[in-house]
Amino acid sequence: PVRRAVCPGSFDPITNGHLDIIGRASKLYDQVYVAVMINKSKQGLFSVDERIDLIHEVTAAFGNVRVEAFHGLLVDFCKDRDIPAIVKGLRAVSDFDYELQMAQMNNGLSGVETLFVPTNPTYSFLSSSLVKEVATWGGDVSNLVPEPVQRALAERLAKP
Ligand code: COD
Repeated sequence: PVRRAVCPGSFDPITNGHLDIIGRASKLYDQVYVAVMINKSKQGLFSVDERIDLIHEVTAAFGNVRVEAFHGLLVDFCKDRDIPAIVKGLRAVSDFDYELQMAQMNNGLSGVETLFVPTNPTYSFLSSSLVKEVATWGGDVSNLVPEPVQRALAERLAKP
């Protein structure tokens, strides 16, 4: 049987922290889905299509990663594709309360399991929103995001 898992998120944009978790999941599962969850109430810096293109580009080398957008509940994404496991990175105890709540809700809704992978300590402070803030003010993000993302940020945030 094919073992499938999903790494869900907003990925606005994908960071080295996300990429680390996706890469580790790709070693543990036959097929890893990256689900870009659409949140209509949150206007992103990048469109969903732009985020997907960037994720494609930086995960291609793993060989078993599929990228899809989804509007709705994560458990429905899983049900439609016969995915029994969600893989999440845990950065710090501050992530834990909310992640535990979501894991329990998702399990209660459909029986899907959540597996937590401890973040590589190099990336434990890293989030898409901090990356955007640092890049906005011209800070160096070259160690925080893959190269194509660095270029996309520079283009998007370039002052006219
Ligand atoms: N190191 C390791 N992992 C990281 C890092 C890092 N530095 N940064 C992020 N991650 C991992 C975490 O596991 C995180 O959860 C995931 O990547 C995604 O991160 P973000 O910031 O892109 O995404 P979020 O936090 O906005 O994602 C929240 C979801 C979209 C997953 C969640 O809101 C969801 O499932 N929504 C769908 C609707 C739904 O089903 N709601 C009910 C939930 S119970």
